[in-house]
Amino acid sequence: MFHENYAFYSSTSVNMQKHFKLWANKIIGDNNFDKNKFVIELGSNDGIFIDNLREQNINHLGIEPSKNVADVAIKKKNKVLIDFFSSHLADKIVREHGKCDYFISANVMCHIPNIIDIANGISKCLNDKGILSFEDPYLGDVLKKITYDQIYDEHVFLFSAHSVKNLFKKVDMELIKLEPQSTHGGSMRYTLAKKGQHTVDESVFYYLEREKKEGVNDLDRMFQFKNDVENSKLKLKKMLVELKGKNKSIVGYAATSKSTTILNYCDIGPESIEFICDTTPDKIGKFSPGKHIPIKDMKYFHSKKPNYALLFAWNHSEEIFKKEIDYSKNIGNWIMFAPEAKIL
Ligand code: JHZ
Ligand code: SAH
Repeated sequence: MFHENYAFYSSTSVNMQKHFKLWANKIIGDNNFDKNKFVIELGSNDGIFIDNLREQNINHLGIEPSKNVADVAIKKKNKVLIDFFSSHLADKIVREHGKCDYFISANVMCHIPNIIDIANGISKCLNDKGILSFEDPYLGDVLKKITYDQIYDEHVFLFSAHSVKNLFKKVDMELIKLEPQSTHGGSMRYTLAKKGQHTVDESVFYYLEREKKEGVNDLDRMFQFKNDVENSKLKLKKMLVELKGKNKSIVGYAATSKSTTILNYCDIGPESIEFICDTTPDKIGKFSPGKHIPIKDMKYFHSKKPNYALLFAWNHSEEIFKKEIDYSKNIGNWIMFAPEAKIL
């Protein structure tokens, strides 16, 4: 899955670039930053986060197994180790670079099946006062917003505060702060440290309690989610059938990983969605997994002037609506599918 032809380049989204800059500045600013401090980032992709450290001469190391995206980061003079992180690799990193002060990761932990080995590796890399801070799509948001498209092959886990707490307890680490994020449609930033080394922020108690109240860890809540997802699917299918019945042209906007779940689970193929447009050169000329809908570039989308665009990158709606103002005003309509199908 993660190799020299990995098709996701983090820096495609301008808003995500801003998000990572803010995060880096928060770490650097909050702590009167000593430039000799060492920051490791897991899954650094094309350098969207470590760019900010390199620009300020901060000692960093990205760990990124997908060579094509890692090469983009290396070309910008970021320090990157092209490999899969593991507890075994952690020994090598500590031998060669020493222990780190910060271990950062975004949208990566949820991709790694052998997660206890990863937690162990992180614990080995951190010095005694070291901080782990990572963010991933949050189960609480997925349940509430019925964004079931977060469940796809690359995403092995969908974390909650409870699951993260229990996981890291196994390596003697504890949650010290929880901060919800709007990225990827609702994420949580989990900050952890070795047990007893830092004060536990009250956000930890707040979100753990809220998860209990909202049933985030209850089986009954999962069955309700199942029903919500099934209803959401029926509404989307009905809408597409009605629009096709009126001879409307419908396309997909952004060939996201998430769209694979929508298309296959809802059984939507080229008979409804003529093509999907996307900005990633590596994806153009290929087909969507399973349903084989052609992927086209943005020029093609603008030349075809479709009546409806089903927004698969709904999490980037703000920046997409900004650049597609002409489409929205003069050409067509957007279809959103979560929590249920609706035409904007
Ligand atoms: P986006 C990927 O998921 C894969 P995806 C991965 N598994 C993950 O967890 C998250 O990212 C972090 C296109 N696009 O960010 C480019 C446009 O066409 O929602 C990409 O193909 N126009 C690691 O794929 C895709 O969307 C635009 O204006 O669900 C990225 O979609 C923008 C902003 C994106 O992630
Ligand atoms: N942090 C970036 C990239 C997320 S994409 C962002 O938020 O946009 C997920 C990345 O994790 C991919 O680049 C993939 O190659 C990397 N990855 C997958 N398994 C990994 C592992 N075991 N160790 C380190 N990186 C890994």
